[in-house]
Amino acid sequence: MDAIVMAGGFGQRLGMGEKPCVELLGKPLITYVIDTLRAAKHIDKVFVAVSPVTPKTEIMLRERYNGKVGVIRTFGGNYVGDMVYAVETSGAKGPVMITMSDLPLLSPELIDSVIETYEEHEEPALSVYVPINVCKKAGVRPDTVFNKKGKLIVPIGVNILDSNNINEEQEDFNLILDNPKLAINVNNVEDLRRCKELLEQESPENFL
Ligand SMILES: Nc1nc2c(ncn2[C@@H]2O[C@H](COP(=O)(O)OP(=O)(O)O)[C@@H](O)[C@H]2O)c(=O)[nH]1
Ligand SMILES: [Mg+2]
Repeated sequence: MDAIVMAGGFGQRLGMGEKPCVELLGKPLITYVIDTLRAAKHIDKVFVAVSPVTPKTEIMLRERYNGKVGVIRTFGGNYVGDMVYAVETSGAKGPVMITMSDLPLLSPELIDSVIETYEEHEEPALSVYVPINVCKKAGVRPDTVFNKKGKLIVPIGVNILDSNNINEEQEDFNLILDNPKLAINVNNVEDLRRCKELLEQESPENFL
């Protein structure tokens, strides 16, 4: 399936200019999730949904990926509206993965296993969550919390939707994963520092 990375937000909480371009260990933040998606077996094309508030991101992507990543200009200011517009403009057929620019800790294996889980279920959509205690352990304050049959869960920003019915509400399978790396998206300076630390721990040889 194709994937769309949402990258047209203000990044106000981080306050370092265009969030997708903020440097993390020498690479623009958004390139982590793009490179992860491109390395996943089950992902075909990758698109990025930029907006009028992320013009530098568009330029950086065109230079860095040379047309290998599709850039879609959304209107900005309306996450859901922009997401629907991006899905329609991408030309994606059937299921499409929607994710965020601020998830540098995702891995290709995780993306592939999410898609395999989606394929094992009947629901037209899938959303990935972590239990709230995983956020607490990781020291992260969640934006949004859902109560699923008494269990508090936090959406991580990885979803699959059926592009054929993108304007309609879709029943989604809730995939709850107990993985602290999924709890962190880069919203503020503290999140950025945490990601840097975790990435350095993962492969210290890269940062000597
Ligand atoms: N195209 C588009 N992307 C958005 C919009 N709002 C948020 N995003 C992107 O969605 C991701 C998650 O949003 P959030 O963390 O709230 O971003 P922030 O507002 O930039 O801090 C980020 O990669 C944003 O760039 C929007 O209205 N349009
Ligand atoms: Mg975020």
